[in-house]
Amino acid sequence: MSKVIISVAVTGAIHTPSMSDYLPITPQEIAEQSIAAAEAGAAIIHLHARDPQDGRPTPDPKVFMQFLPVIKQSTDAVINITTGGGLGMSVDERLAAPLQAKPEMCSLNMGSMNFNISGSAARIKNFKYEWERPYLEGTTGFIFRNTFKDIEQIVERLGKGHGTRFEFECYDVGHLYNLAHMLDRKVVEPPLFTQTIFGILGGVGAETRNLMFMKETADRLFGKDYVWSVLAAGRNQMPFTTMAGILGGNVRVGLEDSLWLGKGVQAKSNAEQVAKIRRILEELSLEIATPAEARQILALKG
Ligand code: KMH
Ligand code: ZN
Repeated sequence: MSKVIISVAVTGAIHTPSMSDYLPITPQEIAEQSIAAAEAGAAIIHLHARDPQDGRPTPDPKVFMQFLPVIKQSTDAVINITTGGGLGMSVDERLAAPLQAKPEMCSLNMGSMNFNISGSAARIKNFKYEWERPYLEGTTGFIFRNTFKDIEQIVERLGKGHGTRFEFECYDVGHLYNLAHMLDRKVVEPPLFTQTIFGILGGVGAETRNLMFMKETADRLFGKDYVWSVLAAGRNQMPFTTMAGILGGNVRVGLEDSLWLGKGVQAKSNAEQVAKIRRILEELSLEIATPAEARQILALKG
């Protein structure tokens, strides 16, 4: 069995400061938590940036550049920058930091959708900043825009321009067909690092039968041309990533996807979640991929 690649998504753009005191906000916090997560076993670090003053997600390349070099200096982990950005950002804004940093990997979201978190964090009543309000109400008018043209443009500008490869974010079964369409048209090239995502409000629910159906569909559509990974939001993070490991897949954890370590226990850091899934996988006799092994499996530029 191939070694398991652990990705860590360090802060994201959906959780907000009032939901957890441990969510990294400043460039220093993002760098420190990223480095610790890599030391705990993460081969890939998926990154967003936040305004250091109030934690609001920002696409500003200047903020990214305050933590990217620090992480690069201290770890060998693969840097993966979001192209999803955050609520309400335009595609051009979402591309600004990746175009400047030219990372080995970026996320690429495979369809337009409604997007929100559905777990307990979304029900917090007391929040520090007014900007957090729409994140805490499940009925925003926000559309996470990822048209076919947007997807092609992102591949064209980053993939073809800079040799960046992608973490293809698939929140529902239709997104796998969108990816197959891009493969048919040779917009994207194998191996496809396919992140199947469960439990985001707007995407497929976190049910075991959905995990199996997404995997079976990806197996049918991509055969040996893909590398399967799983993330699940909130309390489903550890059970779903464990199932992925057992089924031969790769895993993503991190505070972007869940603020929890276990029932009623908030994760105090990204590294805690990485250490936990690593412990579970190693107990199951699975081996963890190093960054160098992840680069080889995913055909990254290095
Ligand atoms: N927030 C995750 C469910 C992105 O940054 O492009 C998916 C994600 C999207 O990481
Ligand atoms: Zn992200």
